[in-house]
Amino acid sequence: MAKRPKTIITCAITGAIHTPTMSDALPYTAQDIASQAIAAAEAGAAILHLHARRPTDGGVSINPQDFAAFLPQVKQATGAVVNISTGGSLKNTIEERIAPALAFSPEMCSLNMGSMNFSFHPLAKRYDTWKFDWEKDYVENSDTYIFRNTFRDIANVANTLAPHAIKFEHECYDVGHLYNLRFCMDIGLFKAPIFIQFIFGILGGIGPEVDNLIFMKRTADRLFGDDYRWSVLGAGGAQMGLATTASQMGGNVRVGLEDSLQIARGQLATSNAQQVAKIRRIVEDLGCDIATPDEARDMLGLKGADKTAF
Ligand code: KMH
Ligand code: ZN
Repeated sequence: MAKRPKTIITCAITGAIHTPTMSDALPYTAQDIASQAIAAAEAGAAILHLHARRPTDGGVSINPQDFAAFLPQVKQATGAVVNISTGGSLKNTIEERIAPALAFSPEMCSLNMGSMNFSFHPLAKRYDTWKFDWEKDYVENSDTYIFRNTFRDIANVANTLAPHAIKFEHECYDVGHLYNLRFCMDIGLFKAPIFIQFIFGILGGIGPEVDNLIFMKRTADRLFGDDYRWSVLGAGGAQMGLATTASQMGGNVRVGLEDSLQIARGQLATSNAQQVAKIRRIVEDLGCDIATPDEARDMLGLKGADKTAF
């Protein structure tokens, strides 16, 4: 039997979907983001996908200063690849969203491959009381939000960040996003090997069924051949199941509290590291090895941690 490729575990530490009300484990101070990121790397995450939050009230922040409060500590304590989000919050422009990546020139950053509905308003019904003033409105009104990632926006990100040689985590929430990505490659915006994050289960994107994973993978094979590496993110309760399936198909996996607050059905995770440890155990029990950060750098063709600006 052919040797199986190693599995890269990405951990997404905190994000824009969930709020501090929803789980005490979700980090929002710089210190908590740093210590959870470090623990996730120690548990086996080769890549850390990082957002920042306002330390005062946990709101999503695209202020580079809020990233500066944890990036050096994470770099010093781990060899993990740092991947900075360009997703921002519901209200940011694309220029605001890329400011942190521009300021810190990480090895990787996210790049969302199409405009779409991106809603988590059904979550609002589950909570009566909220820790911070902004949370209820933010979650409830996410049904009015268009997550804007036009072709012009994508080209702006690619061209603005091109001098930094940052590898993109191309976030594809539906099959059309794969075709958007192919078009962008054809006009020379991205070089192989590209790294695609197949995303399932966001309200506005493709659903979290295994059939859809196979369809996305088959479509990507046709569009990109050997020019791509791939990973799977299942939102909410789909996280561990789809990650397990992806790893068995030869793909890489993304876990983390950004995408799911759970460790098992109906049970909140206590930390990002707990989710990393769980998927690591599953991947290893099923006969695969996980990739170290340097192996991930090799597999994805990254520039190296010494070429970042933090
Ligand atoms: N939490 C993911 C579903 C980004 O950071 O650019 C969306 C995300 C977007 O990761
Ligand atoms: Zn993110």
